[in-house]
Amino acid sequence: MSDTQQINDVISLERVGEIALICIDNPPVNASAQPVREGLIAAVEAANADDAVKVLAIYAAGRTFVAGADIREFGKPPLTPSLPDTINTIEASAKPVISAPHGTALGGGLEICMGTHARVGVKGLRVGLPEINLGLLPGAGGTQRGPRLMGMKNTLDMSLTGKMVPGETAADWGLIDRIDEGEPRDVALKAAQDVLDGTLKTRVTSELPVEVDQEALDDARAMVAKKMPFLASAPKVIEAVERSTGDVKEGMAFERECFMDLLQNAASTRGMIHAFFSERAVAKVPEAGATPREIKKIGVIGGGTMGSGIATSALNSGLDVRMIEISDEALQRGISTVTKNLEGAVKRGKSTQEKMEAALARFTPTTNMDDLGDVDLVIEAVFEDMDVKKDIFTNLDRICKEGAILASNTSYLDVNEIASVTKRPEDVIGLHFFSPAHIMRLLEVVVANKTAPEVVATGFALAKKMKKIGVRAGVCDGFIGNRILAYYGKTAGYLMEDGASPEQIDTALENFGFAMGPFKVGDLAGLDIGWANRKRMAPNRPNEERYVRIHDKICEEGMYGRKTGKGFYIYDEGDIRPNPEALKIIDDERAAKGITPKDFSDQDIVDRYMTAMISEAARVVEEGIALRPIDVDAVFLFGYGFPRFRGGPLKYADEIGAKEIVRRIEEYAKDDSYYWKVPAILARMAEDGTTFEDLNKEG
Ligand code: T1G
Repeated sequence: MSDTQQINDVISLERVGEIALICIDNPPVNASAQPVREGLIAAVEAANADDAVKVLAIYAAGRTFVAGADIREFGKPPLTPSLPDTINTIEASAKPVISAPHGTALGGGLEICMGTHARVGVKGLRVGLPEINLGLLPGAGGTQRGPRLMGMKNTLDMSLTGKMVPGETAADWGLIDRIDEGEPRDVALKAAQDVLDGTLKTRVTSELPVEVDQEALDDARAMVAKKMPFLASAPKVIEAVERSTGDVKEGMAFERECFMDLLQNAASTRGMIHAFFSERAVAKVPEAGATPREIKKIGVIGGGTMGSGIATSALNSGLDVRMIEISDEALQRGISTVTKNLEGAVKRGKSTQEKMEAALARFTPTTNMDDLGDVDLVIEAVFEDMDVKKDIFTNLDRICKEGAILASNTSYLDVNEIASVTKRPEDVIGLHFFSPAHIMRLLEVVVANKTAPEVVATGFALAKKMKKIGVRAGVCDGFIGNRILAYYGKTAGYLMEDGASPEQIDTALENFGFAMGPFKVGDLAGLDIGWANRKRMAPNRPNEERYVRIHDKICEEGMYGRKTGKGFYIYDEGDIRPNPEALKIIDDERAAKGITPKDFSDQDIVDRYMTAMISEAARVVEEGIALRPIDVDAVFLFGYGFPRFRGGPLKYADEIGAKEIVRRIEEYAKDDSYYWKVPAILARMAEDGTTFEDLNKEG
């Protein structure tokens, strides 16, 4: 016999004999929002007050148990009851309380489970403490109860990597008691029955002892110092876990104090939370309501680095791929690159031999473009030359079936012009991948004037299928990322010519958080690529624009970077050091222009570099090339190695404020009024106090 009481909209209490089943139903991921917390307390109190009830069991409806605190509550005044108080109420229950987590029990969700007296996972369960990915630490007892259930080392690993582990692994550690098959409600009922039968032992987590694991603590501190120097939360995780050997109430209080301080005061936390939401916000585009076309079979034209990377990514996502090259020799190179990419993933443990073989079985390399007659979508990834692309799209228009989507992977050329040679401009779109295309998550979905809404929606559906982050971009030279890069990249050249060395500039920006400074990036990509681009742009370069010839002079000496063993740096069997020949070219160029080298501080370098990036990013938003500031942030976070803890260039701009950015531009403009101009949007924001976050909310 059972009867169900609706405690509130998201919590129900069902009595089945001597068992009280508490169900959480707060879609989409059962985030522990305020109603969940309040309802859980009410349900636990009601079950304790009911003499007929001997044991309580908490489970969730929908696709997952609680996936964490409700991140949407962050940055707002805290709502009571807090999650720690909710969990402490559960743990203090006079009657045993078990939990039956399923799906992804993460963060606060896993902490709820830790506060129950036993945990039976549903098969397929994954658990984690991903708060570090939000610039936080577990803030509802995870650093105190975790060591009591799974030891300090596992708690530290889980909290510092933010990675999920299978329920079975958690069971091996003692965090989960066992894994059962079945629906969450049935697993919860069975587990509760086992408590009554005495076959499932319960215990109060906070009363369990903690063993000090000094080696784990020391290893964690060394790893954090080396790999996570920018995250304020990482040392706090370690300190909180270290304190778990003391009085549990003091440990909980310390953890909560750190959590609230990070949430309210740490820029790195604000940046990480923004980055989390940016990944999801960019999917909200005007065309989201259109129905995507079904994509099962695609063509990729070009087996070079990009074409092979795109083909690899498409194969990994389960698609059939026809790769076209102009000759058997070129095709063989493409096949070899795709095969190496797939083998690399197996070696790195990111894939399996079976998956690789299945992917290769769906791979059809050919030199005959007529083989594209039945594909659903084609991605052209050939040389960045408009005439070559027009020729290809003219042929595709003739060969491809009606309704097939014709996409270009161009990184800056005009997609409207490409579409103009076809009879189906509504089916033409830009799909700009980032190298290496089978690894980088960003995909700029470039919408031309006549691109149909369902073609845009298909571009986003393809991005999701390929596990990429699609960002909508309008048509201009370089779309979002490369246009902004082309602008702020000049600042690095100006700083170098004016007195800073490439190494100082790289180091200053790496200390800011970039994985690699611009001169190292240039050497890595190949200085000849930028050289070719500058030659292409030379006829249109305005005379007023200050032009730095240093990069060209280095290329003229055949020094293209890593691929030639030297560029700005010398690459000598793992040893990387500044290239004296490059430094001499810099000195000669300064002398030729009569420049007396200035002393720049690292902060000057960061300020100029970031102010340039922000100002061009603001113009990209103002012109509608990007839908919102957060779209620009996503482009730089997922395509350009922008430090995640800073949230993206325009999130970082909000940390500085529009007034200060305008002041800097006006100061810099005294030396170069052509390059340094205040974008109208920034002037307005400086005037009226709005932020880019305000514009995100409007967008
Ligand atoms: N809070 C609020 N909304 C969330 C959310 C959360 N924690 N997690 C996901 N969503 C929304 C998301 O924005 C999207 O909404 C929808 O759910 C589907 O998400 C005290 C403080 C669970 C693995 O960090 O990793 O607990 O855009 O598209 O790909 O110690 O969501 O559709 O409107 O990502 O299937 C810790 C974050 C929080 C987990 C599912 N937990 N979420 O992935 O779906 S901090 C996390 C995820 C914490 C405590 C601390 C993933 C997922 P919309 P989705 P998915």
